[in-house]
Amino acid sequence: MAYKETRSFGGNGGGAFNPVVVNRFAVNSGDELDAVIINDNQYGGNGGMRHDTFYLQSDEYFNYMDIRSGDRVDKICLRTNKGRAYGPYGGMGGGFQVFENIRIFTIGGRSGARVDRLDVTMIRDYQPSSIYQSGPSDFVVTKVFGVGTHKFYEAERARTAITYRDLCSTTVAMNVSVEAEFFAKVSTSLNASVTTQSETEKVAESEKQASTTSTYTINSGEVGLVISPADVFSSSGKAWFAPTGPATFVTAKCGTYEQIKAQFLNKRVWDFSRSMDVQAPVLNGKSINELGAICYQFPSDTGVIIYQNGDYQGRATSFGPGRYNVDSLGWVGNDQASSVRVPSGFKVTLFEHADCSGRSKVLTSSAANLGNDFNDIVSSLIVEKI
Ligand SMILES: [Ca+2]
Ligand SMILES: [Ca+2]
Repeated sequence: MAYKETRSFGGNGGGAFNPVVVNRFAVNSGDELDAVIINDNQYGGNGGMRHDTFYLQSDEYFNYMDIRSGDRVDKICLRTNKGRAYGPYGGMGGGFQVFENIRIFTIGGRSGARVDRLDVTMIRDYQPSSIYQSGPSDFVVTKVFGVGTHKFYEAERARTAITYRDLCSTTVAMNVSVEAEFFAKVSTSLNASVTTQSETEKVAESEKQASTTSTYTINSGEVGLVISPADVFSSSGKAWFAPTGPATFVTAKCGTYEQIKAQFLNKRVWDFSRSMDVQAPVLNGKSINELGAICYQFPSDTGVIIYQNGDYQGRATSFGPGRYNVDSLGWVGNDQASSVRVPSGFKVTLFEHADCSGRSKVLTSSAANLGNDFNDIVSSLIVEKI
């Protein structure tokens, strides 16, 4: 079973520096370690020889360390899960210790003119998560809003930080291996050293302060969802999520599965909030239980989908073959359509006026933008199979 421990190497001289998640690492060394340079901050003096900076990739971590230390740190050698090595650098003084099958979580310590001590927090017997799904079709819902007006943070960094904050407590409680992986992702993605839930909250709070806001109104019969593209990982048979882009706020209609499906066409939606089906009871029983998580697999559609906004955004309604007058446009509504998804084998004729009259436009493939001539005028339509 993996466990987390902090081991200290060296003595009590010098002043303390705080433990951080390591993204970049370098040392100055001679017979001892003169300095460590962690994420470009130097701790120690200017003696010895400066070795090249080691840049960890986003999915790379130190999984091996050997170290010599006495009153100070004499020597260090690190290796990563990608088989790359840094060092050995330093001399042959002090006692020797070696650590394998670890994941280094943070490094802090004490320093003056030299490196007096390194405090290394590591996951022993580390068990890496496996990637369950990585791609454009997986999304995680972190929050569900009911009727009312809600605040939305516009800055991408704020939205990403908020998503990490919302995922944090549940995710890091899973096990110490996931905890280390999660905080490494938070740190990389927000370019800050974040190693605890309260630090995650602090970063989210300061990003919120720095962001402009707008408001979204959820009307009766609708539900608001905060949704992020995400990688899905599994650890000991349980799912966890890491956002791969900023969250967006989407509105879905609670009452009909067809309209929720139109909103999430061809996506797999993991309901971390665990309340989508409370707000939209039509989803009851439609989730699949994979990895102990609630997951909705929304199929590719077998009809034409009309969207309120360009680029297949906003309210959506799906239409099978048939003739639809102005009172059948559903959630999108009259004079609103701005983009249309047309699956192969379908044809749609859009009309300017009710009763399939006025100017018309025929589409046999999707249009991300209906263009100046047809934006926000559609009042009726005919869907046919071809
Ligand atoms: Ca529109
Ligand atoms: Ca019209």
